[in-house]
Amino acid sequence: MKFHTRRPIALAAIILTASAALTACGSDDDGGDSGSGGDGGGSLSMTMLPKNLGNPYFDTSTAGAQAAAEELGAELEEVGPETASPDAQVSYINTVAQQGKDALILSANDPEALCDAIEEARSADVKVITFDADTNPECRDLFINQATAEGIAAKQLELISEQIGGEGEIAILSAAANATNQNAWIEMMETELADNPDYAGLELVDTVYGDDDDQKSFDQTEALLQNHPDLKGIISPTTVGIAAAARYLSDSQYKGKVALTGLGTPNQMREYVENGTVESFALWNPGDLGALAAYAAAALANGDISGEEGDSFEAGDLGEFEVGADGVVLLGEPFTFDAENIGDFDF
Ligand code: RAM
Repeated sequence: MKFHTRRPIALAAIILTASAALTACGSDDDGGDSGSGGDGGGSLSMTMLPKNLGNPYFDTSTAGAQAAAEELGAELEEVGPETASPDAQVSYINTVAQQGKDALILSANDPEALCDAIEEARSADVKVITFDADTNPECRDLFINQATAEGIAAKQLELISEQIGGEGEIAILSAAANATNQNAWIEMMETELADNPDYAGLELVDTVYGDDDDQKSFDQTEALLQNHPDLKGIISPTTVGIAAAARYLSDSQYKGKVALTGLGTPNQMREYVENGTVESFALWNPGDLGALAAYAAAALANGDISGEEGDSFEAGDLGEFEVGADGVVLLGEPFTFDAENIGDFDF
């Protein structure tokens, strides 16, 4: 398990994100601020487009990508919208196509809605790599998957079941309603709840959406608890949602009574694990995910791989990776954080 801590890089990411946010403000022009850009030789130029800016998860993935780009002698800038919506991502994709960047690395807010813009970019010779949240497979060159959907779903059910003793009402607080990653995990959890006798005592009573917005996720947590007085546990498969729900619970009468688990970053969740609001949660290392995406993007853009199943490439300290079916490259397994180990991580 490669859980490197990346403290100095995290600071670089904050600076990078802040300058990218400023760049994004005026945003419909076609940039021209991206250094050498183009593909007229020299170093590779890549753009990273997260679901939205201001999310520590994506700050960490961009920092990982940035470190990989530095190692490769490539240039990487981050751009992105304030809100996690597909419409807001389209203009950034158009800009990348106009700039003729070598690669675009994005976490997609919708599986289908970005495909026209991506197609334009690909026809302008931009390699398009999704990471974290995929588009439909035919729209992009590669998807860098953090962990299998089955593994992520199974882990979250295992944690909530353990925490509530296998019995009672549970609810899901998700990200945006059309996020491919969360929707795939939720679908798997629903199947598992229906089919796995281990979970016969769990009843999923509601799924709500906080849109990866802190306040909306906080408000949705409050509403869930009001609407379901017998609720025993919440699964939030989003780092924004779980942190907001933990903040709500930790100041409420439900602290220690309603369990909360899902996918969170150790730095955002530490306080709530230490004060007893949250027992355990899971994630992968977003820094490693960003780095792997940048190495894959460079391998494609350099022509080292074409993205066919069976192609393999080197990803620095992370080692060698192989392209699987449907152009998917898998980072690894989800990892569980709890009071015993959370002090070992800093991201
Ligand atoms: C949020 C985003 C991201 C997801 C993580 C777990 O930061 O929704 O896409 O992968 O949570």
